[in-house]
Amino acid sequence: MRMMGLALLALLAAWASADTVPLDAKIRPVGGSAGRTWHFAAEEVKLGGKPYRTHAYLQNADGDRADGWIRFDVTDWERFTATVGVNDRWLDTAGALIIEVDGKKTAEITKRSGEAPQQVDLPLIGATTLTFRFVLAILLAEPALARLDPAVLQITTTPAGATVVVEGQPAATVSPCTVAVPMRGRATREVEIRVDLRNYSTLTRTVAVNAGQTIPLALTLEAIPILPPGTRAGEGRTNPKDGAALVWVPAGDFLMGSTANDGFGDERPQRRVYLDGYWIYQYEVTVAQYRAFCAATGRALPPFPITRPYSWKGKVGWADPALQGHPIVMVSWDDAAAYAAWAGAQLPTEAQWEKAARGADGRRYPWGDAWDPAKCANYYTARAQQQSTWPVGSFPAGASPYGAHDMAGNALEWCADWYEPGYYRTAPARNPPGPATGEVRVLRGGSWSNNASSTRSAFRIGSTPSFRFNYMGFRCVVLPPAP
Ligand SMILES: [Ca+2]
Repeated sequence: MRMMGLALLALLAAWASADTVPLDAKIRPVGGSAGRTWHFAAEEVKLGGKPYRTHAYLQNADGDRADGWIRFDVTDWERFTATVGVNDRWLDTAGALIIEVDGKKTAEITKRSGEAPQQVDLPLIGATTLTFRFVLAILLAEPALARLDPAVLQITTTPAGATVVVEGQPAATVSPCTVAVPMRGRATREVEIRVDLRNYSTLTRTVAVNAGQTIPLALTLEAIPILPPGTRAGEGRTNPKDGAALVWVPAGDFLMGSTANDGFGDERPQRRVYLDGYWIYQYEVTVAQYRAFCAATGRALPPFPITRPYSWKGKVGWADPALQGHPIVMVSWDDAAAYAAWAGAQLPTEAQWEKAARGADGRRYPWGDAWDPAKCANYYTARAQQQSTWPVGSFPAGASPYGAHDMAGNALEWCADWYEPGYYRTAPARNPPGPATGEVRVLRGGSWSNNASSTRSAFRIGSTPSFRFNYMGFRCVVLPPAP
């Protein structure tokens, strides 16, 4: 018995730095036998001269020890230890305890009168449940769970004042800042960090962290060159960050939406909407541009299209030279927004997208009112020419009044706005910002897999922001300094 006690002390000493707590109410039970309750008493008893604390067992409605099972949520805990079979008051009682980790039996202890208690030591990293199955009410003494210590990030930003976002949650705007990162049941994992500051490129980092580790990070942001406003419609510039060609859409009114006899209900009524001037990408963001973004930020490339019609057929992946000038697809809204932030740009609002596509005069397509399958990458042209996406700019005759290409067809394009069917009835007439909240994001312009109606400049569709498919891409806008 003394030896057991020493072994237990040695075991506890080994984890002295871990956050160890008794298995009490802090650990959440998530299931158990009906009519049985988990009893945990911080009582002290002596056995063989050694004091034991924290007896634990199941009891029935009468308060007696009882058979049954109980399950705990042990996400983010490192290990479970206990001395099993210590029995101070029921020396004649035989019993058993089966312990399961994630439903799999990992220990079975049978206690008969007079036998020595047994030590249990179970690693729990990566596990989510711990289940005890009691037969004839065996006791647990000194049960304890060691928590997986969080990793600690010590982040310094240059310049100071940036917003540090850790795993999508704003964590701090002071520099230096300290952020504890829960380990989510793993000893090592990757954490995504984003740093945002106005007039600076968004910086993202993926950092591998270990439980209990302190990691200093010094992050320096890159200033975005401010583009001045353009002076005439369709004037060209280049975004210095990603080399993308830009065209100028001057301030002024345009006709947004569809008239009563055209399109779908969510496009009506047609209204006169004023927008400040902006630069818009002349083309959809290409595979080459998106790969450069991923290389610079550590962001994962989107999955390559699983079904490979036409353009992707026989290609080895996104690095295939033949695909570099095609629009990137298979990107989620979050991917598109992250690219835009990195590029010192943003996704277009629905209004910005629509004006860039159709100009001021309310035409149905970028080139005019009449459908012409030869002027865009669409279902009909795709079938005829065995293409899915085309290299961007393959249909110059279909360019918009501002010189933006592929606003009809090729890749369907994510916009900044939440999709709301009734928004055109209620939106402000000046710089409509999109609904404040929503569940799906707007996509515009149709794609290579769509027909005439879906490539109309007023056609609206929405999708879950996390969704990605082989016809979904995007382009960005760059705003000059506020007038
Ligand atoms: Ca397009």
